[in-house]
Amino acid sequence: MPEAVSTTNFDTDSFPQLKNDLYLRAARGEATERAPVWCMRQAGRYLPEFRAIRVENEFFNVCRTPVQPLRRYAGLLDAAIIFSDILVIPQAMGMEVQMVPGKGPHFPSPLRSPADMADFSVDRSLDYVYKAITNTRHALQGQCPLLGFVGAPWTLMAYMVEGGGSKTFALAKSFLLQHRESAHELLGRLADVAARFLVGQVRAGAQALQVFESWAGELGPQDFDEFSLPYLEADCLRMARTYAIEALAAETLFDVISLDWTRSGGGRSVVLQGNLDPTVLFAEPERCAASLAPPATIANLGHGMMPTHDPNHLQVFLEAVHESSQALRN
Ligand code: 1CP
Repeated sequence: MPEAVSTTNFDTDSFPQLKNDLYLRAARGEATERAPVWCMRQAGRYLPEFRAIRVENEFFNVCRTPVQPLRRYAGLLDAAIIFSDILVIPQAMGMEVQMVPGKGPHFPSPLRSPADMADFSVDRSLDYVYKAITNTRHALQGQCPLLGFVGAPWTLMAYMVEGGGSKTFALAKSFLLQHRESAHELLGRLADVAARFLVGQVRAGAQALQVFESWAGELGPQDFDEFSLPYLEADCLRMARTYAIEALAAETLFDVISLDWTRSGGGRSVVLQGNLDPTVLFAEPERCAASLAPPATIANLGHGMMPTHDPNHLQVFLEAVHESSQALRN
């Protein structure tokens, strides 16, 4: 079986020196002079420059030739995330994935029964993601760290079974209940590919990693403990063992937890990221700035930027985080 992790040699020896390590310090739990800020889907559809590229290019081709939102918000973003999608893994395992404009991901042949798992393997290389990471890390010139990411096994499985987004996750949850053993086999295989993919991203130059378990909240506590948590831990542990990333090997497996706005992160010993309702960006700029306090340690939205967001409001949000952290210091 071809490896998901490449041994190809990219130019990973001579990366520019990092000039802004605020995000990395905050993620490690160190005190920082202000809250670092970045935004999920900061490269997405709310940006006219992104939409212009999308008109001419298929989504996964854009992933093969990444663009940068950092130019527009120069000096305001403390982290860059690689332009890709969590669904590159099912794609690499041989499933067809289309990004339908205005609709989102679509799998023409979803995985509806254990029999559909038969022809699964990693048959397509993820080298293009590694190349994109190496090139982007060079192009960033050390402005801020570059984050790699991966979809967590349960979230990936949910898309593969549902065939796209869902409101109820009835098909994916039925699969868990009706084909419990096969579900565990599938989740295990996804965890395996995801862990190797994370290792490859670090080798290629990713300076921190985010694991997106976007649909964790769809599982009750028992199902979460059975179908999500063990595979999150598996990814993390295998990653730490294979690559000896000190931070990930520490007793709390993840250094940072990213939450949406419906949960409270209070009382946790881990660093909190996000937690801000993205609809605040629809408010008038002054209101939007006022709804910021108190920001999580790492300021971010609790969900991705929306296509209808005004790029200027994001500018105000980013400036407000810089200013409010400044005010806290004075
Ligand atoms: O700036 C960035 O963040 C760009 C990179 C990025 C990331 C980190 C994209 C580009 N997607 C993601 C992660 C991602 N993709 C997640 C995890 C984060 C989250 O919970 O939001 C998820 C669940 C997806 C799946 C996905 N891909 C959706 C959601 C569908 C649903 O269930 O509602 C959508 C709409 C996409 C397509 C997509 N991915 C990224 C962009 C910019 C887009 C827009 C589509 C387009 O241009 O056609």
